[in-house]
Amino acid sequence: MSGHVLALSGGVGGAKLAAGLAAVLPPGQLTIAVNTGDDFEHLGLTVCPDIDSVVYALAGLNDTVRGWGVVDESWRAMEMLGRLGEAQWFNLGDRDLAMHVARSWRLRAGESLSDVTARLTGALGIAHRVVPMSDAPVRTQVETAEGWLDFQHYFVREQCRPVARAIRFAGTPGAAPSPGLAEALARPDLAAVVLCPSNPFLSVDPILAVDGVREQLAALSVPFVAVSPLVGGKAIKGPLAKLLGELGRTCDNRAIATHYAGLVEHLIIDESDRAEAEGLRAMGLCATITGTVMCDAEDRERLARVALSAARYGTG
Ligand code: FO1
Repeated sequence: MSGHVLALSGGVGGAKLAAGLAAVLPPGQLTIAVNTGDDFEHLGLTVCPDIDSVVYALAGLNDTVRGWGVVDESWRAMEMLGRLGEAQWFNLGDRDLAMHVARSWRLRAGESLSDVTARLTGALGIAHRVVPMSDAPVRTQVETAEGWLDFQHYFVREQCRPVARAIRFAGTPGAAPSPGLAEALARPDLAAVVLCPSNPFLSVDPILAVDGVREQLAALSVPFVAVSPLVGGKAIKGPLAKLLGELGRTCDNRAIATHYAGLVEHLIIDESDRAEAEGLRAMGLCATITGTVMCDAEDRERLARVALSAARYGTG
């Protein structure tokens, strides 16, 4: 079977599976639509962490130990910014900084985020389509006892310590899907949608909040497969487990499945959560059990093949 695959991705974990999909699918058969709710303006630059995580992973430039940013990074610009009395809470590596400079001036010159992303991915030799979820600014915000915090203030500056009461996506409704996402959703040869293992509340919900996206996804008649971000009842990285508790949910795959009800028909869960499969099947879902921890390229490609096969998509 062939056809087009639409992958929806957040940052770190999602980017790994996105890279796996790019390794097993030809460029013309994959669109990776990326969350931009984490984007923000910092020191006059537009930083798009999830797009960059996907771009660096596809270009083989990602720092796999730190989880974000560029490998072989240096921090001279940060040191100098510190001496100049500028903010130090958000770390911009020297190589990463070049990405934000290249993006920011082009945006300021009038290019759309889609155009800039295509330009930068092309320059890094990425042949697959990596598109923002929207060209309009959408900003994820988390309500805490201190009021509404912008996402990076909550995530990096406050290290996710404040208790989250609610999450909203400023700019929605009113943010149209990017041309690349709109085109992928409307393709007559769309054969599968793959939801990468990203945080449902912080990384996937912003994509679903883009005008019409949830409704269009729900109306598709193609397989919709999600890889759970939970492993052994915990998130590998990030605040998902803490958030699930704070938002009154259980920290298990049932909560993930319930969150995606009406969209996802097949959930891929980790071997360590094997005992949950029966409950998921009782909810009417298909469940595949496999190792979902991606440590290297082999893991990423294997999981990508499992996801595509769950979507009844043959890769030969
Ligand atoms: N995450 C951190 O925990 N600390 C940082 O200083 C930091 C800097 C940073 C710079 C560029 C970039 O693209 C990402 C960066 N991240 C940092 C990661 C990022 O904030 C989050 O991982 C994502 O937004 C969540 O997907």
